[in-house]
Amino acid sequence: MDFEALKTAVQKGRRNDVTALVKTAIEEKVDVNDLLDRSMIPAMREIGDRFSRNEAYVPELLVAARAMQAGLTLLEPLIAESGREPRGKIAIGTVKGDLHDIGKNLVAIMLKGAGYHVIDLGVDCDIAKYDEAVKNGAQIVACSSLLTTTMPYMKEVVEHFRGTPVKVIIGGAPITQEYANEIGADGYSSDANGAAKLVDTFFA
Ligand code: B12
Repeated sequence: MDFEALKTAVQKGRRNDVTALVKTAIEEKVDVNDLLDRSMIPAMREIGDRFSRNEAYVPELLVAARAMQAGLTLLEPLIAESGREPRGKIAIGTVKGDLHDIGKNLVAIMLKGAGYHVIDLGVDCDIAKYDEAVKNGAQIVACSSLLTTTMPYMKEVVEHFRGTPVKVIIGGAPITQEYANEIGADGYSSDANGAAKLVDTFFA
């Protein structure tokens, strides 16, 4: 199995190549953990790091994410069979009143790429939706907001989970570390790769 070829195909967003390489790997009974840990997860980490350094841009991250997703979809049944334990369960959703989901989707894919079980709640999420996910085992609630008018809802979410073991992390274009501190959120990151690194700190 050529792990480098698969890694490059993910990074370049060559979805058909990723599909073909993963299918071959499955036929050759390559260990799913090797595929993820030696090739696909590092591929997403590296492109994420480049994105954080402004050396890669949203379209590149999106095509890489799509290629990664194509590979993960093929691997999903094997991951379940292999008994590979997800590193933790994260619920992610764009907050109530807000329909922007491109950034949220990128964060979700980076978290999946980093080995987490992600419950994607979609857009326009009220507290009841986050609550439901927590009842289903989510340890972290990740809120996204792109509108200054929907930012304050994050404060309500933070207050709702205060005093519980659930961590609430926030992000989105108008959000800053200062705002996260002000409303008492457990964490903030300005980009999708940073979001995965932030979540890692809770499971270290
Ligand atoms: C695309 C877009 C839309 C699309 C959304 C499509 C979709 N499926 O998402 C459409 C056309 C539907 C849309 C609609 C509207 N939009 Co709009 N939209 C944008 C635009 C151009 C890009 C947003 C985007 O996708 N950025 C790219 C992603 C990758 O970046 P990101 O979301 O910031 O995410 C990154 C980080 O923030 C972080 N992150 C994101 N979420 C999270 C979560 C966590 C937990 C963490 C840790 C990190 C994190 O990681 C991501 C990846 O690095 C912005 C302008 C801009 N430059 O931001 C306006 C913008 C956000 N929209 C705006 C407005 C006003 C609207 C509308 C109200 C317009 C209207 N009058 O109808 C509606 C609102 C609809 C609604 N109720 O939500 C304004 C908001 C202004 C404000 N002060 O609030 C903006 C800033 C444009 C502007 N300059 O006026 N919009």
